[in-house]
Amino acid sequence: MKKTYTIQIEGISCGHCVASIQKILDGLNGITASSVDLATGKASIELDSSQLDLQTVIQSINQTEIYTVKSHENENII
Ligand SMILES: [Cu+2]
Repeated sequence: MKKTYTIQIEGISCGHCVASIQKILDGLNGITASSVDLATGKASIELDSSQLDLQTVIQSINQTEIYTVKSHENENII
């Protein structure tokens, strides 16, 4: 089952940050689509819930100790 989420990330201030977050997301098995927006600090994620859950995504970002996931919203099953 595929699910989509929007997560709010604190600490994104430039294109390098966006690239770092994108790299983390690209490295996770089960992400089927993602994008990171510099202006809002929000990332849109589509994942395969049989391979990955949102908590793992959040932990992977928080592990950087640079970027922190503040909230998530808009869970949709597609
Ligand atoms: Cu930056």
